Amino acid sequence: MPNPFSLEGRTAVITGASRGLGYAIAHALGTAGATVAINARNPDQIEAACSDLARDGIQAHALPFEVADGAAGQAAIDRFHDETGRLDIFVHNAGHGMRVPFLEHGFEAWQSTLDVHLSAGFRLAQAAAKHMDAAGKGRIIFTSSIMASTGRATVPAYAAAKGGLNALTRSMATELGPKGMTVNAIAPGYIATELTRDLHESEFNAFVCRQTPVGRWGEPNEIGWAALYLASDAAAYVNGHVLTVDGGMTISLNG
Ligand code: GCO
Repeated sequence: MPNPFSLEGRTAVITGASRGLGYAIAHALGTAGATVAINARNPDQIEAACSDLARDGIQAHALPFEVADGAAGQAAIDRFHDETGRLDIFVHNAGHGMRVPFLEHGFEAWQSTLDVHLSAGFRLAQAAAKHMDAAGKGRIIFTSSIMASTGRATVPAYAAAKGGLNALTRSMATELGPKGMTVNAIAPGYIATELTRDLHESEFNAFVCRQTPVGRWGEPNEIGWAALYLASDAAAYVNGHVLTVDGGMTISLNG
């Protein structure tokens, strides 16, 4: 029986992949054999990521564009598909954190957060899905968050955007399932990355370790491996699911 977790011969586009969760997702998919396209805004950061991936034997292409620029993103996805002849996996991971109390939260900040996390996800996944529709198969994965299903102060736009991604996941899974595609999301808990460094180095660290049954922060690779599962043949019957990877934090009151 072939290895159901192998991605040999397949291609993947990952947005926001020059560092953090996106890089870990790209590394996991590449380690399983996929050729990965690394999207980010900064070409230098992309090149560095591609070099690191190549050092680990992973075929990586640079795919620089601003995810909020839908036309540029669609053109980049089309170009990658045409260059490689296929597009098997699309992961929308790009996003930024912004912690501002609701009563002080500017509308521009609200809009840009939804543009990057949610609207870009819609537009880029649609561009990818058109190629997958022609092939009769594909995997679409969104990086969501536990913030979509738990209330926390100062992240109203981020939480709303991630909640929208979860709803979009279910809607797309319903329409695209009959076309040979699955659509799922990953909801990370507190993972040690640059985006959460300030929390990790504050008193918040003790809260996370206390509130999380496994007693620690997650590692980016633990999100990468969850994405590998959802992208693989092993998850062919998982569709419309939000896979929470949080060490048990959101199911526990033990804090
Ligand atoms: C925060 C954090 C969270 C985490 C992550 C959890 O301010 O609570 O930035 O948003 O980064 O999204 O899934």
